[in-house]
Order: sequence, then C-alpha cells, then structure tokens
Amino acid sequence: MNPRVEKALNDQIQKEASSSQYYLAMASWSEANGLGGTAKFMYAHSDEERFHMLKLIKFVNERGGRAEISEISIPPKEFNDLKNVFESLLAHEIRVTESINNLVDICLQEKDYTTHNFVQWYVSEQLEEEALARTMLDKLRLIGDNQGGMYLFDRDLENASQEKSPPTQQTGN
Ligand code: OFO
Repeated sequence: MNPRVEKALNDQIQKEASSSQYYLAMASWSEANGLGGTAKFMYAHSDEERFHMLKLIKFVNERGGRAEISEISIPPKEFNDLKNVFESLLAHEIRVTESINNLVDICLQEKDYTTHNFVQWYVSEQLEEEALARTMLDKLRLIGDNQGGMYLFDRDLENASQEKSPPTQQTGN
C-alpha cells in the first residue's frame, strides 16, 4: 500500500475513534442532564463512528497495509446546554469532513484510485452528518428557551434513534 495513503488512512482511523469517544461524552452529559432521547441518539452515533473506524481498519489490513490503533484525544466533559452540544457536534463534523477531503486529495495525488473509490463512502456520510447537525441546530434555535419545545425535541430524537438502523457488522468496501 502506498505509504502516504496508509499514513492518511491511519490518521483517519484515529479521528474516527476520537469521534466515537466525543459522542460518548455527549451521550453521557445528556443522560446525566435528563435528556434521555438525546443520550440515546448520541450513544447510537458513537457506535456509528466506531463502525467508521472499523471499516477503515479492515480496509487498510486487507490491502496489505497495517492499521494502527493509537491513543485518542480526551473529549470535553461539560457542555453549556443542548445547543452547545450540537454546535460542538457540527464543528467536529466539519473538521472530520476537512480530514476526509484531505484524504481524497492524497489518493488522487498518489493515483490510488481503489482507495479513492473506498473513501467516497465517507464523503457521502459526511454530507449527511453535517446536514443532520445543521437541521438539529435550526430546530434548537427555533425552540430557544421554551421548555416544552425542548421536551419535544428530546422525544423526537429518541424516536429518530429507534427508526435508525444500527450499523451492520459488514466492514468491507
Ligand atoms: Fe461523523 O464521521 Fe465518521 O466519518
């Protein structure tokens, strides 16, 4: 496997693992603050990020590279409020998108079209995740300080988590 591509993929593995921890921190904060629906949504999202990480690990190893499991950054413990949680989520996803775009760029520079094809799945995923975070933030801005609105928001997230199918164990391309 091209060493530059391998290094970029390993960096991405670390980022997906950090994302999973980040969402876990958000889930725990939400749960401790009585936001059961949001907690459920964040726990499910944390699992999804772990799935993103596993998919990369399998890909690197199956292509003759060596996936590295490195240490991950410590996520924040506290958030000001629910809006702050989703603002952090969006900011985080924007950083992940930049990282995926950088990965695409490296694949093209190194003419690694197989990895380029594989990474397209992540490009689409980032589009969806950023759009979802923006929708949530729009809703929270509309709700403002309205407690009833906040209750409904949290309940809607609980239902959304139930509708969403869990990530599959399939980690191939
Ligand atoms: Fe939310 O990001 Fe993975 O890819």
